[in-house]
Amino acid sequence: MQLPDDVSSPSIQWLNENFTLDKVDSEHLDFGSPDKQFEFPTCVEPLDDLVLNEQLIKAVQQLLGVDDIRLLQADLWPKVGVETDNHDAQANTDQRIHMDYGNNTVLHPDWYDPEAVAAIIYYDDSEETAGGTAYVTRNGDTDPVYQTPFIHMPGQAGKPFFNDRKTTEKWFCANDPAAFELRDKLYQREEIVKFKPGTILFYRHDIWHRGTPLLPGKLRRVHNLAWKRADARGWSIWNQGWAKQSYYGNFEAIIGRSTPLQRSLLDFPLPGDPYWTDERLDNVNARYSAFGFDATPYREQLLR
Ligand SMILES: O=C(O)CCC(=O)C(=O)O
Ligand SMILES: [Fe+2]
Repeated sequence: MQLPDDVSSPSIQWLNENFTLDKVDSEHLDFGSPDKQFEFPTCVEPLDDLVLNEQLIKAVQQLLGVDDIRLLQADLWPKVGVETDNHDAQANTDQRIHMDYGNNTVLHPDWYDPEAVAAIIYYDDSEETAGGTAYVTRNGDTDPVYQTPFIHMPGQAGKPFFNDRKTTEKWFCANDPAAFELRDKLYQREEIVKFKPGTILFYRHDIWHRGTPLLPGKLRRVHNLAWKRADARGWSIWNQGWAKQSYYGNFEAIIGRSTPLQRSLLDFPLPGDPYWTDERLDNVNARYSAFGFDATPYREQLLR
């Protein structure tokens, strides 16, 4: 989908002024922002406010069929096209086809009870950069490439972990021919996302997908986001804890300027939640009122 302009343009503008090819460390070729620089909370207002945007929250509530959701991941990172094919086992250039659940939950996803949603927001134009995410749609319950358990990928059920496609398929060819055949079908069926600045791909942690090579010298900036149902079990928060970024005012200002719904993404209980008592509200208010926090909506719905 295309995000509404008013949602994406402050971030696009900030990135085009502050995070361009000359600012990117060309040695940093892996997933994730260098030194966790763009993990939420980043202290860059347009980026942090996009992560907590209410229209985005509503889309995720709709996808998960519940109102109470939590943020699992928000990281903005650059990918730069390289001249030569880099096929180091852990190279991120031409990724192996995979699902994302393996390093996000300690359990195994259940197709008919999705508990989490992932998304990629693209800030560049695939006509200029190439490098669209490849994905394989699921054709109903009998689709042979979507039969559980989902363990036919590196790092699962004792298989070694590689990121690079060539290294991975060489290993499967030699060690697990049945999985090699299945994976070969996946590559044949993959479709590639086309993106403009502000395109968002919503996907599941049990969808086959992978990153594909960019044109040499081109920069693609993306935001990886993920959310879960508040009651979902087994999921890890990818970022370093939000509270851990406190003490310097930037995180506190996010709490201050956000709405109750936005705060709830960070496990800050909503107005009306049985968590709240007069005393708890007084104490939390004392902590955040200097940052613009308004306790009124919480106070009005105190359960007595
Ligand atoms: O870079 C992309 O387009 C996808 C990346 C991805 O799937 C991953 O790193 O898990
Ligand atoms: Fe992935």
